[in-house]
Amino acid sequence: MGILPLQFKEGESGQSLGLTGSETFTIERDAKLTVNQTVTVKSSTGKSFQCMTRLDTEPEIAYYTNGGILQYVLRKLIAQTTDYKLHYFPFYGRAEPLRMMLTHAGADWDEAEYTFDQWPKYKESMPNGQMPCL
Ligand SMILES: N[C@@H](CCC(=O)N[C@@H](CS)C(=O)NCC(=O)O)C(=O)O
Repeated sequence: MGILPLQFKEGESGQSLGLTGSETFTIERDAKLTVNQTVTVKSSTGKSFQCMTRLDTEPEIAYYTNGGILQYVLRKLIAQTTDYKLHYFPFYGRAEPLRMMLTHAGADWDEAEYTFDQWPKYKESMPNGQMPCL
């Protein structure tokens, strides 16, 4: 999940509720998120109050439940393609963030590894003559 934006009820504020900013909060909400839902917030100091979620549109709910817009877009892209082959050398290097993203997004992917000895033979066939290449 991403960050859930909340707005105090009309006429309420952190000051009127006696919040200092050093509390931790527990948010109680329905399992299904809807636009501008009312949630109950309980502070570690024993206060309880209601807020409205500022997920103002259905797409914002989708971004939130996917853990942010980046993950949402990545998952959409991945869903359109069934499998990926990541071409790279057998080490972390520039390919590691791609490995992480593909794995995090639940993509169906595997890897083609090239040793430095093999590389000259394949270089011409890679876009820009370099890797990583998806
Ligand atoms: N601008 C490229 C650079 C890619 C790059 O420098 N790749 C290196 C490996 S990390 C490479 O392919 N070296 C072999 C070569 O250039 O022939 C990127 O950021 O992805």
